[in-house]
Amino acid sequence: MTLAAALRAAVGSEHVLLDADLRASHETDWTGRFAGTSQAVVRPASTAEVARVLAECSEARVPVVVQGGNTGLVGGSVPAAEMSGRLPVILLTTRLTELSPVSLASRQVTAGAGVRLAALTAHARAAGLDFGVDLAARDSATVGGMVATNAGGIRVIRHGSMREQVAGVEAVLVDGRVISRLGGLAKDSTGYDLGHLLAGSEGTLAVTTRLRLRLVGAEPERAVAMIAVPSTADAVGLLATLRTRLPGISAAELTFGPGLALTARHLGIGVPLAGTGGAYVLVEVAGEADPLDDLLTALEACDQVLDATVASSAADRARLWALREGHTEAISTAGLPVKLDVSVPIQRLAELVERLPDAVAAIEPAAQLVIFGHLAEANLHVNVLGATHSAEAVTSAVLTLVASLGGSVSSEHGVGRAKAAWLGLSRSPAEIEVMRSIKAAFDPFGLLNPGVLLPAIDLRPLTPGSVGQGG
Ligand code: 2HG
Ligand code: ZN
Repeated sequence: MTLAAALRAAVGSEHVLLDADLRASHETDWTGRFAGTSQAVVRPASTAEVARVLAECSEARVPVVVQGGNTGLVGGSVPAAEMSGRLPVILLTTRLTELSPVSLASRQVTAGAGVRLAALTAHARAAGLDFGVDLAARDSATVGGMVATNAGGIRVIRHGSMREQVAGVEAVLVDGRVISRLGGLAKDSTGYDLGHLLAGSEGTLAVTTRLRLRLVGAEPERAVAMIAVPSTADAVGLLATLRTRLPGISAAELTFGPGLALTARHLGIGVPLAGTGGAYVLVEVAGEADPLDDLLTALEACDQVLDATVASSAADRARLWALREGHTEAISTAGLPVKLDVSVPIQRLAELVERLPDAVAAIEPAAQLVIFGHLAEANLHVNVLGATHSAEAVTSAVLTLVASLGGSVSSEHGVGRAKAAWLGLSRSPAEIEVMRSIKAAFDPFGLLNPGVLLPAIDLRPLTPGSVGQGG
């Protein structure tokens, strides 16, 4: 039996997409910068079907690229342009959409890997709780993809990143064996935490099929303000004061004049506080009761405030958030960016912001630099427009600067294909060696997302002639 026939037997013919037209949207990433070819897109609907797909691909020694909502920004969910002659199968998790009832006693829920973030959040809220992670791609991003990249987003200041929400996982190993810890144990000290290891593994170790996720208490009342401050250093100082005065602070986002102007133009709305600041901080406070007065009192105590606009209605809040969350779309509309997601120790953030323009201009003097990010984690999104021809040199310049400041080359988007070659700037040779050993233990033939996260080297030679012999 050919691999295609075996895959059809596993998931049903209508869920094995062989036509180039049907495969196309799964072969290019959201940014349009990363694309490759696959031999098929397969859409399993259950853990058992995922297990059969992986067993067949394993047997045929065919690589598997795992894809959720395909909202990733580092090329990790699409095939590489060059797969060393081994056309992969793309395994889509979007039909794994089961959601268990919320357990109020444990404050947990079990979600299929293909559940969209917005659906999970709505489900938690309907039960009187909430989900602790939120991000702009909420309508498309799947929880499986978010765990795979250890996604962060806008609420990390309050509830941590995706890894912190994981109370257990079910995953299928490359040969089709299933590992499952979905029992919801609130405490478990029995050795290596494989669920947490899978968080941030970017589909290179196993295919996550279900997740046991922690939920948080609902805080439906919100107050939002955008504050102009003289500089990035003042933004950091402002946050320090706000955090001591506002235990309910639920977001602190950093933007700058050029990004705000670009986004406002894209949205067709006015720029708030136009031109008054060297940096702008969007602060949100959440609570069971309206936290607006607390926010106003706290702002009075901050001597960094040049000017501020405080939302007085839900529409105002949405407008301020749109100015922050609309950055990605506005940038993509302006051109194809080189996108780098980095973090530094917060005391080095101002220095990073100050030195970035020169670092980029040294490579591409006419490039347009748009930066913004998540202030509390000193996580900066560096977008460079007009640099696609020198993408590699710009990437090197920015990531080398970040590393020299003690930072990370990937803060919340993952390493993907975009930054695999630069992993050594953030991880020591010994760490990378151990990561390769872990990869080999899970995936001895290097079939799962090859070229993602770890720089590509074949872990073991493939058996010649095995492609297409599965089943
Ligand atoms: C955000 O914070 C996302 O909005 C996207 O992480 C960042 O587009 C980007 O560079
Ligand atoms: Zn972000």
